[in-house]
Amino acid sequence: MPAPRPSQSTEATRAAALQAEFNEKKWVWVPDEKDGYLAGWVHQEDDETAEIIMSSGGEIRRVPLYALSKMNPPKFDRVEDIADLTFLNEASVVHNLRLRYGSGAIYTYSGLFLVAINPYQNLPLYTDAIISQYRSKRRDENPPHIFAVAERAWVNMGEERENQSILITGESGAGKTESTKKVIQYLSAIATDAHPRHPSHSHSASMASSFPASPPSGLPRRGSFHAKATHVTSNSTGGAKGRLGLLERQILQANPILEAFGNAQTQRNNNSSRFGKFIRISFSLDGSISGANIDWYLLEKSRVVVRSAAERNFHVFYQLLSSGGSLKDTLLLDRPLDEYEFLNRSRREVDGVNDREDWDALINALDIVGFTVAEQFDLFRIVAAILHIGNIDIRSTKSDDAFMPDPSQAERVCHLLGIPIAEFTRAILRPRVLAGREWVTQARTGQQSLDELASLSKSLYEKSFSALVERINRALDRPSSKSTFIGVLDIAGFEIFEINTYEQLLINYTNEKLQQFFNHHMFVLEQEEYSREGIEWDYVNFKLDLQPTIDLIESSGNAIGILSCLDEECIMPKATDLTFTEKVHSIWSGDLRATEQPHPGRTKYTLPKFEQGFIITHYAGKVEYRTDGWLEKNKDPLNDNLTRVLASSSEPYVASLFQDFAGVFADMPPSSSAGFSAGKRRPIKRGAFRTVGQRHKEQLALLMAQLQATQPHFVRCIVPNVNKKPGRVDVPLVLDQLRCNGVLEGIRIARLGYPNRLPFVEFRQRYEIMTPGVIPRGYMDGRKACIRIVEALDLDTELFRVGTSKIFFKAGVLADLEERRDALLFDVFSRLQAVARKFS
Ligand code: AOV
Ligand code: MG
Repeated sequence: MPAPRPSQSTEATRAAALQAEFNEKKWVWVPDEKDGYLAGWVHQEDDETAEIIMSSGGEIRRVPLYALSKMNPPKFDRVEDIADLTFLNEASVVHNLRLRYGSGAIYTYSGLFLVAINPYQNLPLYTDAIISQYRSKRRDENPPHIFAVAERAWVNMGEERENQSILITGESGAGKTESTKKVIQYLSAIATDAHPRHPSHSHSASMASSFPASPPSGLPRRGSFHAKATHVTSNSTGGAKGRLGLLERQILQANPILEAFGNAQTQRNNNSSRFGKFIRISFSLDGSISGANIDWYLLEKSRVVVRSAAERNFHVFYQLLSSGGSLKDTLLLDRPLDEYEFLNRSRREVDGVNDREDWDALINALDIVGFTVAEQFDLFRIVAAILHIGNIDIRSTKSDDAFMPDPSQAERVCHLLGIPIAEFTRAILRPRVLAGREWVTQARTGQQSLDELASLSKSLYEKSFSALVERINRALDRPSSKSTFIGVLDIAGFEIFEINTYEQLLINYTNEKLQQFFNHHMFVLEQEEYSREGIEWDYVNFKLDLQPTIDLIESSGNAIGILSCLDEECIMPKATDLTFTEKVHSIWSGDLRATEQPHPGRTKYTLPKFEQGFIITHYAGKVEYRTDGWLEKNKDPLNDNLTRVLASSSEPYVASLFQDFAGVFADMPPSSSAGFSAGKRRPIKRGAFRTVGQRHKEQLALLMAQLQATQPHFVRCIVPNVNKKPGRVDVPLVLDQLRCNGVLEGIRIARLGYPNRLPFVEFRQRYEIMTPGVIPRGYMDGRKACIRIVEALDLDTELFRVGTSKIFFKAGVLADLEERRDALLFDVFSRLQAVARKFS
């Protein structure tokens, strides 16, 4: 990233030449359908339009003045913080990002958060040497980087004893999961380093802390002063990795496991996460890692059974089938890949993915995390059983009754799952159901039985995934009372497809909540703080309150939201997807339409005809949802007979997956005729039954509550083009994402406002040293002292505001002050050293 720079004098000459050339004309950005914006200069203009000579080709265009954007002088090219641009318009922002991206600088700050553009190639940005380069440094001492975000979270956590979260968002393929891995890589490395040095390294604490907005308080701290003097660029090429402790290695190795079971190739991303995760890493007081915990959300389990022809099932299926040795034999996997029905209707191989190597990596990871051979076998037992379930052949008789012509596949399944074949077959083909007060045998059609097998496969996979994560958590969880955490959130980004269904609603709802959290944090809290501090500020209505959309989805109040409405329909006799849809329309019809303002970012989106569904205006655009199948998806039913059979499996792992359900369904009759006593047992209590939507709403509420109790850091990932190719920036695509992500709005407020602040006491503690003699001896109140110091520092009055308890600064000002302070301290320190040498 830090490209070798030309010598200072040539650079200066070049810059001067560029500036001179720039000054000759009035340069502007002209909107362009294909390229987003093109450069040109104003040849002539009147009150309303201008004649522009386009920079490339010299073509002349007449453009209305309002459509033009001013171009920043060349010295702003490649600025590290977009907020520093003099002319802050969309064209300039995207131009800057594109220029930087072109030279390998994929990271750029945007006021308070980081923008990361997927490089689609391996850049040498994540070596141990680079880790050292970011350690103990302030943000402005290094080029923008995800490591700087992780460093800041770590420092803030230590100094303020407050939990931190790093929220990574972006569309599919934008780089969220890769960013998450880099954060964890960095934290593991520095926490390992932190450990042995404590507590002796607090020697520099009184000299300087590494962060401007957080003056010395209690924790391990590495002075920027110390770091600067020795100028760490580190020799440690093999360092951190070799030195990592077991826990750190386990945390890192949890990821290949999660990816094998939870990721798949999709049209947008060869390694797409089909679930969301929140990884919390806990740190002890000495800065070392004390444990970790993973929460997961919304696994796309339907993929196990169906997916589009251009996509694959979860990686682990292909990995297992590529494995050598006797495992496959034991699992009765004796066929080639294309003879498995759950794999052979869609893509089998992916460019750049080597399933065999990934298999080895998976086993290695399972070993490191501590899965025993038996535990590993159980995981693959489920995967194999699912493949065999997919191959069970079910037909219909003339009278449309299901039957199984060849039981050999079902025998394999039952062998692996440890259940009796007769009971399994009966539960699939002819389950017992409650009809009125009587238990009767229900004849199923072939299709119904196949659907049951599909549900079973999905459910087995999801339950096993859940058990897998729990097992990982048991390995990483170390009970510790006095720890704080850094949480990293990596969830599926906002989705608009041709056909959007229940899964998209839940994903987009999650994103809506996160965006609201972001808006709230960035805009509302900011403005509230200004008004609390009595700072002059025009309350700007950014029109970013997403609550109406959120209510529409999740409200359980008078006008029940879509999720509650769906829940109600799920327990209504005779309800259908259509009655549900009509109910939603009758409750919300006004709102469903009224909020249909097209989002500026998605104006090209046209609504296709649809029969059954509704449109929701999300922060990122309008989405049309089709509602067929929602009742079933929400109930996520598995026939009770089948559940019982599985719950009493002779394989403890299989039985454990269905334990909860055994409890819920304890009142149901056993599926075998022995012990069957019709009429005496009560049906399932409705209270015991939780819908998919309900479960997600609750999980999300817990997540939001956790996030609200942290100090958040935001990373916005951007996908540069739809071809997964390095070096190409599709400007309209990027602009669209910047708008949806709130990046552009964020910049606006960061510039309008005063993003850095310090309580008076801390400001005085930290900067009084720079203005000797300004504060008289004896008592002086904090605010007065602060004003004196800031006046003595000779800052432009526009650059700061003095509140009632804090002093606020425009972006960039504190960074300058820190530089000045560091220089001063360095000077003092050198002189002290000289004196010390003289006397020693
Ligand atoms: P996502 O997590 O945001 O999508 P990923 O993090 O999986 O996206 O990134 C997609 C692909 O882009 C990766 O597999 C890499 O090939 C490449 N990539 C992303 N970031 C980097 C990077 N910093 N350096 C090198 N390559 C990178 V999704 O999970 O689909 O929403 O559901
Ligand atoms: Mg991902």
